[in-house]
Amino acid sequence: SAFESPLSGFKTTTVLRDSAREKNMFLHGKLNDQEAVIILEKTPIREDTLFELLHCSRFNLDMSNDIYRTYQLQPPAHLNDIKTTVICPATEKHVKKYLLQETYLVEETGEDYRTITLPYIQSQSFSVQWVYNILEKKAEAERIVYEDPDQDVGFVLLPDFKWDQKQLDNLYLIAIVHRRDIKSLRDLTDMHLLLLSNIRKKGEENILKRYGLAASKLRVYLHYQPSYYHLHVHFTALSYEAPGCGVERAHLLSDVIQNIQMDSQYYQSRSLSFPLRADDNLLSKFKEAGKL
Ligand code: M7G
Repeated sequence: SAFESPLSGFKTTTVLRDSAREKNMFLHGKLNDQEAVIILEKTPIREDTLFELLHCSRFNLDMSNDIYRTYQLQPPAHLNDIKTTVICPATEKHVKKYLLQETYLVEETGEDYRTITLPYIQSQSFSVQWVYNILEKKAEAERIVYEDPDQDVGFVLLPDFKWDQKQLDNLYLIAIVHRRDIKSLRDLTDMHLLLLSNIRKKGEENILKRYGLAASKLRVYLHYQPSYYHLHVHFTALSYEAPGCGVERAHLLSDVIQNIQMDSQYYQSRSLSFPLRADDNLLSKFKEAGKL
């Protein structure tokens, strides 16, 4: 029936990570005999639903003492959503990605990139099929916020799957470039300046148009290392501490553009630091090369 749970066949093997503060839980298990990762996340309380929340919920008094009272509140079902992400079939790399692990900072020279990292990502990296599906309108087509179809400087802007689009506090979009030959920040030169400034300008314009959020309220950046080696740019609300937006992984698009303007080979020649998890095979490669 339409009401059958799509996850009734799921059997948990391990809790990869959970956080009372972030109110989420990452599970690894089997979904109908295939490896699966499931992410459960309580969603923020929204201002536009406050009236309903306070008027239509059931209140159970926990305790009362002087001027202090605490309640357990049972909201109407539609205000009680849990955002759920299912990855199935999941690879070992997905499982590792979400397992809480110690991290180590690696400083990669341009030479390290060419001799250690590049051969590694060419043999190992995550499939980017989901990216091609977006570019070819085979998935998420109805979620596209803006597209510049130019095959050289164009891109698709759409909500990141981490964002449920219910409130602007945690706004999160990604711009995915049409070109398929740019793996990451390391590939960027002055040949890509038009592409990068196009993403910045039209991305910001269209976020303002659609969501009313000005460029001065946005953090626009690339990750190095990314999880997926097809160039994309993150647009998040400045007020939101998105996972991975810290100095050790995020590179502001405006800095990237200026660095390349000053030196076309900036991202081929300079050292870049990034965190790697203890169980990341790239970390082993750096160790084997005596770099750690
Ligand atoms: P990243 O910097 O390569 O890796 O960014 P990260 O996930 O370690 O940050 C990829 C971005 O794409 C992330 O923000 C993901 O949440 C997002 N993303 C990943 N997948 C598989 C999808 C997807 O299928 N759809 C959408 N809309 N976003 C995705």
